[in-house]
Amino acid sequence: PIAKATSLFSKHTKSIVWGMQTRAVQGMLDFDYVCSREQPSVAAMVYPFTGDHKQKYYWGHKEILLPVYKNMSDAMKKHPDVDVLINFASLRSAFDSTMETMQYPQIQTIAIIAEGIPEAHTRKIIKAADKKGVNIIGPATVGGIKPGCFKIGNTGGMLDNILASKLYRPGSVAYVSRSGGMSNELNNIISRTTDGVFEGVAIGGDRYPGSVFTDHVLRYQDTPGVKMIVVLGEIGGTEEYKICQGIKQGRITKPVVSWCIGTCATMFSSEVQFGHAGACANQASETASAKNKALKEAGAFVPKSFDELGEIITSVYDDLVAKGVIVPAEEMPPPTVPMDYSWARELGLIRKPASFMTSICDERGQELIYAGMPITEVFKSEIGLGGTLGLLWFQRRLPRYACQFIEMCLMVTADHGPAVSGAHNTIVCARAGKDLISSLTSGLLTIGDRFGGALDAAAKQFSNAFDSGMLPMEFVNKMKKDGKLIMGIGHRVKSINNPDMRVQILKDFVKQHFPSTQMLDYALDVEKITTSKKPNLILNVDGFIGVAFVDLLRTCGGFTRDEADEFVEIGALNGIFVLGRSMGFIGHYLDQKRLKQGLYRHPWDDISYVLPEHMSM
Ligand code: Q5B
Repeated sequence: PIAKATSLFSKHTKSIVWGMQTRAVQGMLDFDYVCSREQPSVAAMVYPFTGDHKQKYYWGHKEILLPVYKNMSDAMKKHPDVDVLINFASLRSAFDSTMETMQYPQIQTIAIIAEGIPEAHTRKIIKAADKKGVNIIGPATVGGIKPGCFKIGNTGGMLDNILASKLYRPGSVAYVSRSGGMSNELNNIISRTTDGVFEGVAIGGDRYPGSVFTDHVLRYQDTPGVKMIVVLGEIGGTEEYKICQGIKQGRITKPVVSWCIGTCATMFSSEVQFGHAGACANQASETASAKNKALKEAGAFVPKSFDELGEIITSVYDDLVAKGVIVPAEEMPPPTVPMDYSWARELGLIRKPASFMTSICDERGQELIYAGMPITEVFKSEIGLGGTLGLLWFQRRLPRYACQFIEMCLMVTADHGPAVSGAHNTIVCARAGKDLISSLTSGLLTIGDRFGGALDAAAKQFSNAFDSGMLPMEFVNKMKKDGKLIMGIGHRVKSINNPDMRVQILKDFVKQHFPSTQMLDYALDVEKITTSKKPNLILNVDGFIGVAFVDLLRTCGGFTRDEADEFVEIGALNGIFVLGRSMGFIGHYLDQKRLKQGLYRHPWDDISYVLPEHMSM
């Protein structure tokens, strides 16, 4: 077998990251930057599910692009200086991608992050790695860190933690642990009690980790910069005994501070399986207490409990400083890395005026909220479509009769046959082979002052006349004198002789439920005058909804007068027709498609061609 490298990472180490782990990669680059590395430690990413492309990252204050390759072979060929692969593949693809990585002799170290890889697969990986001389860190780990040099993926947490634990420059203490989470605790303890971490590896919690405690302890023993070693073992397995042997045989001469966690297992009456797959004592010698005892007997520095780990590290460290083995280096401040916007905002350090404002809907929390009302409450209180519209359009929990009225308006305006302008457009568009949205939009675009969109204008005209104290007759005459049509008056087919039942249904409801119908009564008086001139000059469906809505907004108790006027001013009422009639337009679109209607062409005999006479010079 090929010998494995003893120094895994340097200031020049370059890696490839397998998987689209953009946050982890940015974390590595930020670490590199605070370590004053000259170049990023990530050369490229491999992600088989997209084509080759580039991803943008920050390098300090600048933006840089890192290549992403679909194929590992391309990444390796383009980056021959890479010797580390960080494998973020899932537990399902980690085996194949790791085995593939080992085909490239340039790779000396592979960190496997995935948890739950079948043990049989890990054992095959270990066998292949031993044969090819590849160091494996993991699986089921966060990885490891070498301050000032290299950080595997998310190890060490966010930048503020890296800075707090002084991981941007090397210290004299190397550690190895099983747990990734506890490795961060070690970063913290070591940074507070000594001159800092030289290197730290979390081998992972599986029963068969790709590298074991002794692999790393022996590397640390042979690394001149490491002056003392910390081993955080745990219940399960017998690996710690090899360290005892190494100390006893004189292979390990640097001071080893060690503690095995899981001593509380003795408090349980039955066998305990802790969080890690390997954290279970199958025999007395695998218990944490037995291993702590053996380590102490072998000459390791073993505290009485985990709580005292910091103290014992301090005393060993102080002794090494006193003996001159460790000469703490002068502290140099690391370069500053700009804080991520989202993190700074979360910490409350910055503020920025928002580009958008909203006051009707908030989808960010656990539950969708319509104008202050959680969606479950919307259903529980059975406010229906009318109530939902009340929340989203008017930001009010409207009274029951108002919700019912809105729903009735939507129902009566839902459709008025294929002949009206909007439905006609929708049908022609559908028959031209267009899609639902194009056809619907084509119909909606006809809604305006003449067809279906006279609600707001009617509300304005009638209420202005009423509020200024004009008698109905004065209003009709003034409009005629000004040469203006009264919005909401007149219909192409409906008249006093052919009444519009939609209006009648709404009128019955409004008269029965509304607290006041002042505006409606005024409009009905106007209708009496206009219909006396021409029977089709009725208060039409647009006009009726327009004026009844003014009564509703002004008298339901939920709005100030200014608020009521504002809703009319900003066009809320035409929204009722738009929303209601969309139902019909969609129906017409589907109908045409279902009936397999072909392209429409208007017949010539229905067009009057009135071109100018040919003029000769
Ligand atoms: N005259 C609706 O006109 C229509 C007058 C008026 C005073 C008026 C017309 C109008 C205002 C807009 C409006 C909504 C174009 C209508 C709707 C939805 C629908 C549609 C459907 C559905 C009809 C004849 C004589 C003339 C005019 C006078 C007409 N309107 N005077 N105020 N408003 N209304 N739109 O029948 O003396 O003879 O010269 O624009 O409210 O769209 O089902 O079809 O659900 O889909 O063509 O219900 O009223 O009348 O233009 O030939 O005028 O009446 O000045 O007087 P017509 P015209 P004179 S609801």
